[in-house]
Amino acid sequence: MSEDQVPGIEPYDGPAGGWGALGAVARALSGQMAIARESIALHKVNQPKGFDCPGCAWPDPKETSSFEFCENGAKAVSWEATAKRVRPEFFASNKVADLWNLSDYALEGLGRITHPMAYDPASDTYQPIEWNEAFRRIGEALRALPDPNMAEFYTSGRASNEAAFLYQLFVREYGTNNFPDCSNMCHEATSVGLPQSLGVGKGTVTLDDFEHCDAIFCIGHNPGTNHPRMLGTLREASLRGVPIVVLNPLPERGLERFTSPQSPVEMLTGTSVRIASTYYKLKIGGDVAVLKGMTKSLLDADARAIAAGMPGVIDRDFIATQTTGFEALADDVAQTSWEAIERHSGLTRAQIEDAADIYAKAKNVIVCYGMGITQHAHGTENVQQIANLLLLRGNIGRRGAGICPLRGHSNVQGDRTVGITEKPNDALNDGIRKTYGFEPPIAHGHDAVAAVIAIREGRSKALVALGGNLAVAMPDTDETFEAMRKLDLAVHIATKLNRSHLILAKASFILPCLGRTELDVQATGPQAVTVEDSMSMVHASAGTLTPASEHLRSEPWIVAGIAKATLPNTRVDWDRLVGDYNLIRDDIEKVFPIFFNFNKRVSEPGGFRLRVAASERDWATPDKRAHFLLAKGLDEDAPLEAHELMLTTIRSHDQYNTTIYGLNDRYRGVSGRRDVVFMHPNDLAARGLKHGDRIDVFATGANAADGKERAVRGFIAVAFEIAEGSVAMYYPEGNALIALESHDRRSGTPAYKSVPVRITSANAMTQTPTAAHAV
Ligand SMILES: Nc1nc2c(c(=O)[nH]1)N[C@H]1C(S)=C(S)[C@@H](COP(=O)(O)OP(=O)(O)OC[C@H]3O[C@@H](n4cnc5c(=O)[nH]c(N)nc54)[C@H](O)[C@@H]3O)O[C@H]1N2
Ligand SMILES: Nc1nc2c(c(=O)[nH]1)N[C@H]1C(S)=C(S)[C@@H](COP(=O)(O)OP(=O)(O)OC[C@H]3O[C@@H](n4cnc5c(=O)[nH]c(N)nc54)[C@H](O)[C@@H]3O)O[C@H]1N2
Ligand SMILES: [Mo]
Repeated sequence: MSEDQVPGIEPYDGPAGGWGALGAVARALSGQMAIARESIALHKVNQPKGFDCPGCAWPDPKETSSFEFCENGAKAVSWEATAKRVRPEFFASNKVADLWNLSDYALEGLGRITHPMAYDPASDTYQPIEWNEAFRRIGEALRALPDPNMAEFYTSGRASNEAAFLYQLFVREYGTNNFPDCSNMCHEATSVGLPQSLGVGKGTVTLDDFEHCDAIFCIGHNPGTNHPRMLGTLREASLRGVPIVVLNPLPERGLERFTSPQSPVEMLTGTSVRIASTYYKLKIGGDVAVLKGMTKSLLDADARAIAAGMPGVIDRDFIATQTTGFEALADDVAQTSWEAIERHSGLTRAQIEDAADIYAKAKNVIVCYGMGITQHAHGTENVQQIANLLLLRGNIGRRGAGICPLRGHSNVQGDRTVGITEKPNDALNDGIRKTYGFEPPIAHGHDAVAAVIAIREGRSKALVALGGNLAVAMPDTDETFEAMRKLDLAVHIATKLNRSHLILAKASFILPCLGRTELDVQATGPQAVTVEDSMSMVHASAGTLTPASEHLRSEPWIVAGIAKATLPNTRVDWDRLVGDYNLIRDDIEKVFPIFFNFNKRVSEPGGFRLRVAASERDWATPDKRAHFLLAKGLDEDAPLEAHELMLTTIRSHDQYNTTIYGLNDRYRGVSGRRDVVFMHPNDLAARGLKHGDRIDVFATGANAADGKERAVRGFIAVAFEIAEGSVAMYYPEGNALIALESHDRRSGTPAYKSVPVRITSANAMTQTPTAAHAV
């Protein structure tokens, strides 16, 4: 079968961006928006007096005067500002059992939820409920639990600092640290790994550093889709002649070449700018091998230089005065063979030495990374090996250099800063005690994996979710859904209907909230919220659109309503705080002194940067030094069997996490479908398969250790220039293959990106896809 005979699969030859992106925006808008709302909305994105884009967490340039075009930002805005509504009449005429049969795409596509809703078991429908009555019932159910640690309070990273701060305050006064959050599935490996290495769990660079760097490494992230505004930054660097080295098992178009829609010349002449100067398609999970190989190569080169009487390659002075652990690292790489490095990385020694050479020749280096690094069974170690590489040449805490984790949700980093953490430290607990006079719970609570396991085992009976789609985002789809059906109480604060809302507890509520694009008016007038981006910049965001329904309330207002109904003797004056968000910010400043002068500083154009100690070479570790930290030996894990492949789960160009905007993945040449598995032609041939064949995918190894069969059936094999031995499919379709127990022991991050599988021709009985809720 030739390639173009597989419906919906046709290689895409264009660059990222360009006219294709403009066309996609036009389609996204025409599909969703009423014209009046549209014309107001897009011009207000990331403007000094507008709202923060609910898309990604990439920062805005200082002078946000011109609208920075971003295809996926436009999709995020139009998806929220849609003219479509899902009203009580619709819920009344559709049983939950019937809604369950709609795809995730169709469910969210119904539009914005307009009324607070409560599930009615007699009719199997959601029915409208008054806000106060909903709060009364939720408060009663939470108070009825014998132990506050039997409730889980999830946060998805869209919540503003103000909403998240009130939420953690309520939950701590209620008495638990059970704070599963989307960060647990995302950059937890960063939050756990970097404090040990550098004393701070955040990136150390700012946008300015990209203007002064001499090399950029992009490891395991896909900015063309997930952080599109970053392409503008990479383009500028490329035009300056900065080498950009990519480590990624897939050829991602956004990392190859980009036509800036902001550049009339590129648009009109059909030219594009190359992004990667070298693109290494390593094996899935091969990052530690590459990083160890680069370290080995640097240390060898250093020894040779010193022997020849030349200056060394590594920064000895920095290492001696500011770090510990170098000797152990040097021993570790000396004992790691090039044979093992090549076998695990899928790259040759010469390629890795070239990468090390680019690193060594650049005075200032930035390493960027995303989920390709964190979502592995050894995600924390992966992150720490990146820190090691940078420390070797003092590439932290100096202009033009540093580490740049690409955060996920637009405020996931801010939520953590204002207290969404299952492991509060003394400073947080003291701040709460001092400010509010109650004793916060000290014992650590549940992260996302621990929360779902506790629910599965019946130890937790209530779930409150501030946004998100927890059941679909988590691994082990069937088990996770089954677990959630055992709950006594499920409360979802949400903008749009999703599958998690349809997994019913004894009492289930959907509480519709304002989105970030919408006007939020409280007792003292219109309010602004604040968010923190990937580079620790905090700025204000004020919605401008008329709310999608008069019954919507803001997240802070809803959290306060639940708090008042749950805590009759509360020490917090909830009404006062919700009436004026400036007062919430005053309280944030009291609990977290890093926010000093919060209201004043956030009113400056562009906001302010929270201090990141490591950016100033102030190492906030116990011994006040940066640490070289070791990863396990490359051969410590059992190797894959010959018949196994390593699967990674990724985002398509038309999705925002579990939100499916459309069924296309333009840059990867897929249209109208999501039931695909990208495979190397040799891996197809080795299994007697052809491009376009129907296949079944079975989990093996850690995801089959409990004896359960986890499988995704009837998908299409797509021949793709992915690294040999590596295969990829979309998330959430792939989540059915992953056991909850398969996660990084140190950070709890699920191993979404290293799933050993066996792939066979589809059983004739299963020609139609299963486990594909998304489409
Ligand atoms: N439009 C849009 N924007 C988003 C999101 C979205 O879904 N849609 N999601 C937001 C969120 S919450 C997040 S966390 C970020 C996610 O942003 P990314 O981290 O870019 O997301 P992924 O699609 O998971 O892709 C990770 C990349 O890692 C590569 N990869 C997979 N396995 C490996 C590996 O073992 N090693 C290496 N080196 N690379 C690997 C994949 O090929 C892919 O290019 O984006 C945020 N922004
Ligand atoms: N296999 C696999 N699984 C993964 C990943 C992967 O790469 N592979 N990535 C993981 C990652 S990085 C993440 S972050 C998680 C994402 O997990 P979540 O954050 O839980 O999921 P989302 O899909 O972002 O949530 C979408 C829902 O959020 C609600 N929503 C949207 N805007 C708002 C708002 O302004 N306020 C409120 N209250 N609700 C709103 C809508 O109802 C929408 O249906 O998934 C994880 N799961
Ligand atoms: Mo994320």
